[in-house]
Amino acid sequence: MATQTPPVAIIMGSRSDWPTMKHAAEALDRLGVGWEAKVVSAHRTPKRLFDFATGARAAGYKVIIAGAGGAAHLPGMAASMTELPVLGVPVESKALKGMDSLLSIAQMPGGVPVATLAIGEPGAKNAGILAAQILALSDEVLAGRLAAFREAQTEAVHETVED
Ligand code: RP5
Repeated sequence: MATQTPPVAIIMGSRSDWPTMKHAAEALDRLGVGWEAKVVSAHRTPKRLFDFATGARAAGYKVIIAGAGGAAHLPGMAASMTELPVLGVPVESKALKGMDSLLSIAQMPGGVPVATLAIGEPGAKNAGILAAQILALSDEVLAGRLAAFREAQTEAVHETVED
């Protein structure tokens, strides 16, 4: 039986990025959005990146979440080869705590946008939520789940500092 392509592709430069990027997957799971994760390195597997990015739209993906650390070319290179929205997650690097990743991903030249999230886990989580928000533009049921998620999040914030 042919398996259907999920709407979100989560790509990352290394398996070592997964502890961060899994937070995008968890956010998507919570919102009932399908995803697929792949290791695709701009530096170590450039042909895999070319094949993935040039074929992503035809494969049926709608949004790409791309996480990388250090000289993080992956989101920008992916964005250069597809018109799908690319959400970039700067993975925290050892040497520079992810500042290198953030600047590499955010400072795209005009014409090839990458929507850049925060460094690390919060960025990955928000990339998952943002991908769902993009998909919800044409999916009322998902829009309802997002509204419920926001409401629950708001209700969980108590005004008092003690129980
Ligand atoms: C980048 O280099 C990856 O995205 C990762 O964040 C970083 C380190 O990769 P490993 O040396 O752990 O494979 O390409």
